[in-house]
Amino acid sequence: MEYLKNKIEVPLEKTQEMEENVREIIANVRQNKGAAVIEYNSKFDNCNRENLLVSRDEIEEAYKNVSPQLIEDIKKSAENVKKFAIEQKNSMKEVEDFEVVPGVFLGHRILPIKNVGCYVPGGGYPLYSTAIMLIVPAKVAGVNRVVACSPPMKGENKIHPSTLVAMDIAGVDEIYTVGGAQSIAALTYGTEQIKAVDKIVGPGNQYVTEAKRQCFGQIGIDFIAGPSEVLIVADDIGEVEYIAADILAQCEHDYQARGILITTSKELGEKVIGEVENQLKDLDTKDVAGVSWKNNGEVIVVETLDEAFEMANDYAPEHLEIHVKDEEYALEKLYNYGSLFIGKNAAEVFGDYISGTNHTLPTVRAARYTGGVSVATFTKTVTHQKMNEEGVKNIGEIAVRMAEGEYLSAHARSAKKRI
Ligand code: HSO
Ligand code: ZN
Repeated sequence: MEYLKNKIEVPLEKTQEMEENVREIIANVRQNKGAAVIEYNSKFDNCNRENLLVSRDEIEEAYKNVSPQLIEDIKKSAENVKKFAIEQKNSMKEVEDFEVVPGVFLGHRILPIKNVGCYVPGGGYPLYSTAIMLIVPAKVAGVNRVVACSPPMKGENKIHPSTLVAMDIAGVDEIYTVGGAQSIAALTYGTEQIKAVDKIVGPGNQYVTEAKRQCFGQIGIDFIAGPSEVLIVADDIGEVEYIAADILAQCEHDYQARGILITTSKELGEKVIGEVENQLKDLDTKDVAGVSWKNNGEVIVVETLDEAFEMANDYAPEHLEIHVKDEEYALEKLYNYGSLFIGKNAAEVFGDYISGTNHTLPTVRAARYTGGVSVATFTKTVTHQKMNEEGVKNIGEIAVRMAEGEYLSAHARSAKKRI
């Protein structure tokens, strides 16, 4: 194995202080409710709204500030995400009257969560596509009340118009102009204006993420989102220009974003490094993409594709692209990734916006234990059982003996009464 380009170890910022700040924000919102939220909104985002709920008039106004073409595109994106979410929902099977032993009948139902909060980031770029990715599957799952929160634009009292339009097209029920840890605290504990939810989903900055971590338990969350990553595995058929472009598409997200290439071809690796520098030259976002490429980018040459796949599984990247001859073999070997992009045409950006899979995905190795947001994120599988006298005959004595073994006499009695 040879590193053609190494990641530079940038020391992690001290997080203890951030953790404490977030704890204080949550405690303050929990105690002082709306007043605290409004105060933080003003302090952090320069926003002086008293009423955080976005009115229908404001949404209509937003439509006037978004081009008809973009409105059409957002609708197409929402349509594809919806179609796939419906297909996924239809693949989720309920179980009814499964007779585990004679007379004992088991089942499970898949029920939507009642109230969900969707956090749509807005600090750096107006990521309206994320509104589609969170709200559409929640609605397909059957969530009653889908609430969206997003920070106001700097120096203004409102959310970016494209984000409002995307939220509306996606089918949101309520929108609040609030971001940061204070929005997570408000969604968790409720305020006079914002009724608490049962689960919060969506990516955000480190304050939002830390707030979700601290509120978990009181509410459910999707996962802890870290910096975005793409890992590309290529053999010698890899297209240099495509690979370089896809790395930069990832790097421009933020300074911590990460693009990695693992290849069996040293020649390809060298060319990609050159091409990234080349494409950086006229990139509008080079100030961000250049830094994250420099600090976090990696190009690794390996002997065999098996080695590449093993490394990919170990990285468990958010996005995994494979540019290799034998795609079927790759599929057999790969098991840790948030979303997989197969072949040179399947660029990650298509998944980011329009193909229909979800772009809210596990990062920093969380793909070892979870997939991304999907219709399943907004449901829960709950079980039930029913039994007749024959059933009691078949399992009753066993329950009594097991209860006695645990010295739980009331359990044993409860079972005995049925026998
Ligand atoms: N690649 C991001 C999602 C995104 N890209 C939003 C553009 N807009 C994280 O999966
Ligand atoms: Zn992206």
